[in-house]
Amino acid sequence: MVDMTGHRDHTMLDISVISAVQELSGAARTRVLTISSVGEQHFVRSRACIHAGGVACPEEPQDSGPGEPIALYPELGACLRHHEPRAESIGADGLRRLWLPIWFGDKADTCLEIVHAAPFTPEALYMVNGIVSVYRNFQNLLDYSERDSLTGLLNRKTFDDQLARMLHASETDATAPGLAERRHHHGEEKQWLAVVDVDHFKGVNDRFGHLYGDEVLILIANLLQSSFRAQDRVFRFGGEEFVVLLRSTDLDNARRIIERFRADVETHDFPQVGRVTVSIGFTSVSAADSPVVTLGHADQALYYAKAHGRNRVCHYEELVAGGLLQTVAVNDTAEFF
Ligand code: GH3
Ligand code: MG
Ligand code: MG
Repeated sequence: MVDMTGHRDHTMLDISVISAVQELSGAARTRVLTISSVGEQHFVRSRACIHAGGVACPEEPQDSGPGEPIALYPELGACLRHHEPRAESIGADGLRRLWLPIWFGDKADTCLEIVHAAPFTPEALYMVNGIVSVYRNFQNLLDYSERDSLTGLLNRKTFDDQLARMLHASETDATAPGLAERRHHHGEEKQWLAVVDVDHFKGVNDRFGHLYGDEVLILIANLLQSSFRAQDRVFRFGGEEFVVLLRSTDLDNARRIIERFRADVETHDFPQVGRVTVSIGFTSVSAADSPVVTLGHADQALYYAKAHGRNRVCHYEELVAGGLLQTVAVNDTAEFF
């Protein structure tokens, strides 16, 4: 228990929970699954795993898809549909699978999976249920400290850490099979950072009041979450400014995804307020640059977009190559003046 609750990090929490469950239940394998939905479809992806006698490890996605369709696990699918506390099945290998969704209200985006040879004793089930309750409460606390209360997006505090993780994961991607083939067909895959700022947002507050302003921010946050992929990360950096980290894609694709989001905002009918637009600056992310430098580049492209008509997407490297922006010598502590 002390180990589980001593962490300020979701991955470490996952690892200590499955280690505890594995140890206490003597399972063949324990995993933490992420349950995601794309439209009406649910998908399952393993994010941490431990085998009997092994060490718990985080699992990085091998592809950019949402994971396995839940139809492969009909008992789990039924359990989620009916909001049940657990589901069990016996696989073709004769092993039992116990699924324990972590419910927050009527939503579960995490599930424990315990693979076991023998049926669970009531004592083992009681203990595992206790761990699940502590896990749920602790996950809730971690979420609360990492998320913006208005929009539910990640807050700025988590940015450096998420950026470092994405760069680390991209190194894993670079050795994944099939990459050379993908490179042959497309441009080089990189990580991207985009800064999104609502245009003339002060005017929205002035004309309609703060409550409508807040509503616009919530709707834009929702559009951001539906426009970007599960492996991308969306932050509210404060006020009416958002930041997106896009994982492993080439320039054309990054531009297309960002441009599609801009167009989605432009065509969205905001209740009462009507039309709202956003300006966006984006840049490639390199492990050689500090987060501050990368953010500075995206900001420069954003200011360019603001100064050239707003409601547009500008790419830092392209502006620099075209002589439209100067590179500014920066260091980590001082930005531009
Ligand atoms: P620009 O196109 O140049 O970005 O113009 P702007 O009006 O969007 O930019 P400016 O920075 O002048 O104004 C941002 C406004 O955002 C000012 C502030 O009142 C408003 N704002 C910041 N945070 C919140 C919030 O949480 N809720 C609401 N309703 N308004 C906010
Ligand atoms: Mg603005
Ligand atoms: Mg702003």
